[in-house]
Amino acid sequence: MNALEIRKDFPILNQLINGHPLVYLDSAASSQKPRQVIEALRHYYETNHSNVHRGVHTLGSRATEAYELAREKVARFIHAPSPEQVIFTRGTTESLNMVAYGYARAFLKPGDEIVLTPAEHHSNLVPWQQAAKATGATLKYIPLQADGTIRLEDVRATVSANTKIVAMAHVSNVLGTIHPIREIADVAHAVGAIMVVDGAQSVPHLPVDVQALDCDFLAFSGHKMLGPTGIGVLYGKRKWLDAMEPTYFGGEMIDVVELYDSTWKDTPWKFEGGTPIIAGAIGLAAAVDYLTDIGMEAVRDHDHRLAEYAFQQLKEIDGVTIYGPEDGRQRGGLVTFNVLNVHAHDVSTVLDAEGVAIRAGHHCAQPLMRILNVSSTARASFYLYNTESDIDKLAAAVRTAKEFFQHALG
Ligand code: C6P
Repeated sequence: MNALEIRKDFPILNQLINGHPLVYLDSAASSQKPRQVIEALRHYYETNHSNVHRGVHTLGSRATEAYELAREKVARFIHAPSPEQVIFTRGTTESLNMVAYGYARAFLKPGDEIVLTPAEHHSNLVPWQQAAKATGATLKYIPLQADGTIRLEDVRATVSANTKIVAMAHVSNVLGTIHPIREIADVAHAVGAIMVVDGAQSVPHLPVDVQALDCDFLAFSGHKMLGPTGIGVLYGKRKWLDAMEPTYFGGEMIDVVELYDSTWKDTPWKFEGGTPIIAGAIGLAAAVDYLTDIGMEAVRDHDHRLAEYAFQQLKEIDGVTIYGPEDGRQRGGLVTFNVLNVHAHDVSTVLDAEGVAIRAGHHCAQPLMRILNVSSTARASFYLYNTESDIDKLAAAVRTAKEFFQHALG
């Protein structure tokens, strides 16, 4: 994988920010888009746009074909047994809410348990809190180790005969921790619970095979994997999708509508009420093609290498604390850190003045911030267009920030 060649496909990277070449290290928040994705959207709107599954005219057929082909490509990408198990949504947040509504609220009862980790993104936490309140189920948390990893023995000790759902990020958006989903799914299944995986940070960066993971649901977002914003995916095992009620009711998802009752289309179309996100799905398919051409093993190895390099570079700076696992094999393509006595927003502001874009804040994981005993952290996240030179610039800018504030504080 040649990151320097790949960069040429990303026009946005070729610009100066505050007089410096842009160093984009915020792909965990949202990735940039290659020409191929931008071109797929342009081509679709210029030649094939129409509504899908409705008109019998040529454009309607072309749009429908392209939309359903996108479903097939996404299914192949995550090794889903069939395209019908891929539902297009607006993103990870909507996908997880659909499971919390369609599965948890429908099937849980008082005394049932939902097992999570305290490191979850709010999108994989608040929907479960709401489902628990609505059904009388309770939430239980698997304890985190100091480095953000979890131990399988703690998973076994937390999951009980009352557990109905285990929900967890495959890769933490704050600590980068890669969780052993297959082993955890086995623990869940042994008590008859389902395994819900938040794949927002894994599907863009690792080879993900839903059959090998044996997860019951997988949620992810197109915009973090080179695709457009506004498109995401919910994968589910067929038996659950067929058993679930739709979340949205209206046009497109119905079979027969009478005055007092209606029936639904089959999975997945019953979950896609209203005009679907046609262009988004087509853009996501182009992103999947792009990633498939490069190969997800190569993407994973590249991101891993950069994260290791960043870890080493930042560790050498006095006063920098890095959070998350030391062992590079347990860490995805990001590094989260703080600089002693400097607020993460101030670090980020100085970095931006040097052209380096990182994210600072609570990263939508407030309970985890409390465990780390901080209000916010700085996070640099990497993708296939980043190079070692980007990380050298990150480390130099962090040194500048540190010196600037040391000087300012006297
Ligand atoms: N994390 C980050 O900077 P949406 O917003 O629906 O596309 O994705 C939500 C989401 C869910 N789970 C995880 C693990 C995530 O990382 C995210 C998005 C971004 O970390 C924006 S807060």
